[in-house]
Amino acid sequence: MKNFLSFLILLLSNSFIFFSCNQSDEEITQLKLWYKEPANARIPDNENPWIDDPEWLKALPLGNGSLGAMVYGDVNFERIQLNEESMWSGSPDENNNPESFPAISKIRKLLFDEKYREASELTAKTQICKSYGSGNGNGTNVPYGSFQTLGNLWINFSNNTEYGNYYRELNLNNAVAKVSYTQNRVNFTREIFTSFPDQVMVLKLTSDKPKQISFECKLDRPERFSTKTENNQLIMFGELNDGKGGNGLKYISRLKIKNVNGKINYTDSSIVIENSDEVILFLTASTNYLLKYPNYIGRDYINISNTNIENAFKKDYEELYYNHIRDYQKYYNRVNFNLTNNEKDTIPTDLRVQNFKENKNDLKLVELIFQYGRYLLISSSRPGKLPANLQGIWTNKIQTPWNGDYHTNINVQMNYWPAEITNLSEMHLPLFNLIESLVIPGKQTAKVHYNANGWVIHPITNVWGYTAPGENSSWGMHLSASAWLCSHIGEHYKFTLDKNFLKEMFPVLKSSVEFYLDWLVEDPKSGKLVSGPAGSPENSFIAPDGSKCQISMGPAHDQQLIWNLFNNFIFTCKELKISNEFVEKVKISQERLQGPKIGSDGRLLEWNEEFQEVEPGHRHMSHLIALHPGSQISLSKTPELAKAAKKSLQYRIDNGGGHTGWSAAWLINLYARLQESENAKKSLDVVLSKSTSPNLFGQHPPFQMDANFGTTSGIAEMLLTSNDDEIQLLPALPKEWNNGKVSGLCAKGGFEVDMKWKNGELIYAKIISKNGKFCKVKYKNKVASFNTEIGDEYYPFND
Ligand code: FUC
Repeated sequence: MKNFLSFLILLLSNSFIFFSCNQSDEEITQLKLWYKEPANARIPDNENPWIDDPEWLKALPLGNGSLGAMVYGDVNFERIQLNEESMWSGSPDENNNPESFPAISKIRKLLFDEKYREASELTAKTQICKSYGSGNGNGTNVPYGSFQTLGNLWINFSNNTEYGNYYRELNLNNAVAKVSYTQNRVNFTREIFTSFPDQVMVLKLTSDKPKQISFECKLDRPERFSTKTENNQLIMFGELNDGKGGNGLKYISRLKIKNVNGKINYTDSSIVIENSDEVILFLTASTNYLLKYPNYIGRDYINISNTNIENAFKKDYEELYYNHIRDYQKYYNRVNFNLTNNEKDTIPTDLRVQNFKENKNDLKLVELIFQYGRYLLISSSRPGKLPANLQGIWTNKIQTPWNGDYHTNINVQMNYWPAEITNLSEMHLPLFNLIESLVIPGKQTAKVHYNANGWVIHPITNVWGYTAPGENSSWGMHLSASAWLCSHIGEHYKFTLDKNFLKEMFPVLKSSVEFYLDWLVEDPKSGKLVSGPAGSPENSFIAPDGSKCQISMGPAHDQQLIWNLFNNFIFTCKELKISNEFVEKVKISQERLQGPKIGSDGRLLEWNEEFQEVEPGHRHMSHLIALHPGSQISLSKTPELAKAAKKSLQYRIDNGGGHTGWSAAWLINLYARLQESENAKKSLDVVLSKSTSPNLFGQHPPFQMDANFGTTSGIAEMLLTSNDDEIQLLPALPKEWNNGKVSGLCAKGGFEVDMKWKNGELIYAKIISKNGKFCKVKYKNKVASFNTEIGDEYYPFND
């Protein structure tokens, strides 16, 4: 009775949540990934880090920001592949190279004398990290480390009889996965979710006849694990490799089971259930990792994992279920996007992906991929936790591709592009914790490598405070990574207008500015300030003597990011009412920066000289960063530069650009800013037809989650941009999306926007002002400008 009452109360309170949101349950597009086949759990994982297991790419991801699960839904032998966000091998290391600084002025002189080959050679020798760096992307056994799988929960039903009626789904509206099938005339179901409020994974197994559920379950991982049972918990524990020949991080995972009317037995390596009516599995995990320089160890992982599992075990299933849904929907329900008038989904998701390769026309898949990016961000990046890495929080390997780290020359930034515009601002916060943790080690790197003040990082970082350049200067001399990370401070503030956040991050921003003020030098030819020696992320040029080089002075990418940093700093000082000599110095330096240049064929230059690219279709659109995600170039304020950016973009694509998932996803965003709806749509088609797995995970290949996040951001940018001190409605609506509606998208200045369109024309726009700021909004050639009051709604183009 007590259980029933609490269930009723929760049901009612949950309905209240539904109806108190700004849209009713009926209006919310119900979206699911669903399948008629399981993923096969019996096929062993491929050990090659650069090749994904096809079955893993069919499994369905769940996550509460730190605990991750991939649900196979295999009938007789279920596999739940497990993750915990801090499962990192490696350990803190000294990587700064004292040989760097003495060579800097010599390299600069060589570059100013146009001796690019000699400069690149000297850079390759001196401007690299000490020791192994990332281990060439295979860092598991060196101090850099790798993000690793936590292991597997196996549920062996010891049954090989036929089954039918198979169905498997991941419901994006409540973040619950379900499996159902019929075997021996019994209908079985499984329901699984990972809860943020209760910090636990819960799996409920039911059947419609009594005493039908029997299985043995185990926990394992590919290496470094032991198991035991203690206090009715099956426990897996171990220590990871510190990369220096010893043990590093410690981890633990706990499993506990409730069963109704059956028998339960414990061995040292398994829990056995016999003839139960209903079974609920609870799983928790933790490590002793703490994001805190310099040791990064100190979380009380034993007690945390124990308290979480025992607390969850005491609660009714319904209570846990509704706690989870309430928490998840608080974020997810903020945005609704509908192109199909809630058309019923009759095509399994894997088939949709397959069909798209041929017909390139599936509006339901567009809705799905858009909301899936939001789902994945809510599931992999929660306040107080680590940010989403190259694979979010999901890997099935010990050596994850590129170590599953934080790449800072596009990838981790792209992960957060959808955060503000799709109304998930809180999910952005873990990135700022990571940024703050890099300031002290980054200051040491700035001192040792460049004798400069402030902090700097290069194209990669991990959970151990890695800030040195990479082990190879061709890609490792990316010094504007910290400027790029700091651009997120400006973005978060411009959407939220949260002054406390800005105050907290001000020292980080200022210290970054200090670095670049020291780093920039005067170009003797032009008198402008340029950054260097530096690369343009991973691209090479042909020097006048015919050699292939990467290193130059003042590549456009660096110049644009430093401009953006200075711009944000000046803006921040205005907001915080700070005026002093330092601010004036930054203003003067910003004016003296070498700005974007247009080449003889009308393209925006990637380097400060008009070099020929070695790879004209390179996947990095580094010199277009001023167009997106930056704001230095725009159609309305700098039309000539926007035209040049468009030409560069076309040239990249004509030569094969956009060939990785994230690269194609970036194209959607860039074309949205250029208001080129059909090209934006074509880029989205490339993502969906070439870089999307059956479980909708993005593909580099291998799997990389940035493509998912970049795609969600791109779709949002096609519907709304707010980059130019004005909101643009439907800037890049393709003709294929003729009718539709969206609600809850966010715009800079603290606005929330709802829109409806019919036959390609806007028919309804509502703007909610969250901060009472002045609002300027455009639709095609109509403009509306008005003052606003906090909390009020405005209907600019409704005649
Ligand atoms: C960047 C890209 C690669 C890859 C790696 C993880 O360096 O150039 O394509 O995505 O990150």
